[in-house]
Amino acid sequence: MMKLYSGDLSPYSARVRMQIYAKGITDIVFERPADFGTPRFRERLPIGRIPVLDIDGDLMPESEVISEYLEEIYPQPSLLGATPRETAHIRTVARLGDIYLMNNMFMLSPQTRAASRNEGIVELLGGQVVRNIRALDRMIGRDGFACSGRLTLADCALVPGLFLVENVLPGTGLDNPVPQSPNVAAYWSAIQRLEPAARVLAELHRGLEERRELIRTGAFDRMMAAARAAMEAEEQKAGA
Ligand SMILES: N[C@@H](CCC(=O)N[C@@H](CS)C(=O)NCC(=O)O)C(=O)O
Repeated sequence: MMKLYSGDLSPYSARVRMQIYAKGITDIVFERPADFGTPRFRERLPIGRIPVLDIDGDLMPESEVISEYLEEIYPQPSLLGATPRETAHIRTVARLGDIYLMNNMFMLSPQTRAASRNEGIVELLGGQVVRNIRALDRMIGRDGFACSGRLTLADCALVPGLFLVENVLPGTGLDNPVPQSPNVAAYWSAIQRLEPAARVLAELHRGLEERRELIRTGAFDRMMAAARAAMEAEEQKAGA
């Protein structure tokens, strides 16, 4: 049986989970790897990130690669287009969710808890998020779906991206730009009513609450410091 190494708050994992829910796939189990964040995890997976699809020990990283692989091995129902051009558009909008929203938000998120916020980082990455929400406003479907009038891989990438914009961006001192973009705002309120989206959003919210509690008690900083120390020790050993 295949396993998806995943975590509630991981937006990239959420993107793949939403695809799995939308396709009705029931033979992939979700697991948070016990060694995530440790040198052992990086030994097995040099990129060191989740999600990872474990196919009987054959490890496949990168959410977009996993999503495309799942489309190939579970072609129905298709979350791609009916024509090559439609598929290309779906992939373009999915990239907005991944590279232009999630990636900037992921790099920005430590600024929400920094003892002293780096305004240069917030301006650079937050500025990109605001600019790309405006771009998305011109490209997004007007019928409650990102593309093609039905659920596609573009929705799977946008839902976790917009979750971060709404729930994490304000913690950096910037306003959520979605209400200023009427087409994105209408899409965002419609898509959340769809079961696969509602399900990953509930998981993302649960993950965010857990993370906030760990931050509040100081446990998160202790975990991060321990992970950093273990990684540095490993690097020194490798360099010795
Ligand atoms: N490009 C990767 C990004 C994955 C990613 O950044 N995952 C985060 C969790 S959402 C992670 O594992 N971070 C651990 C780290 O940065 O060390 C993908 O699409 O899968």
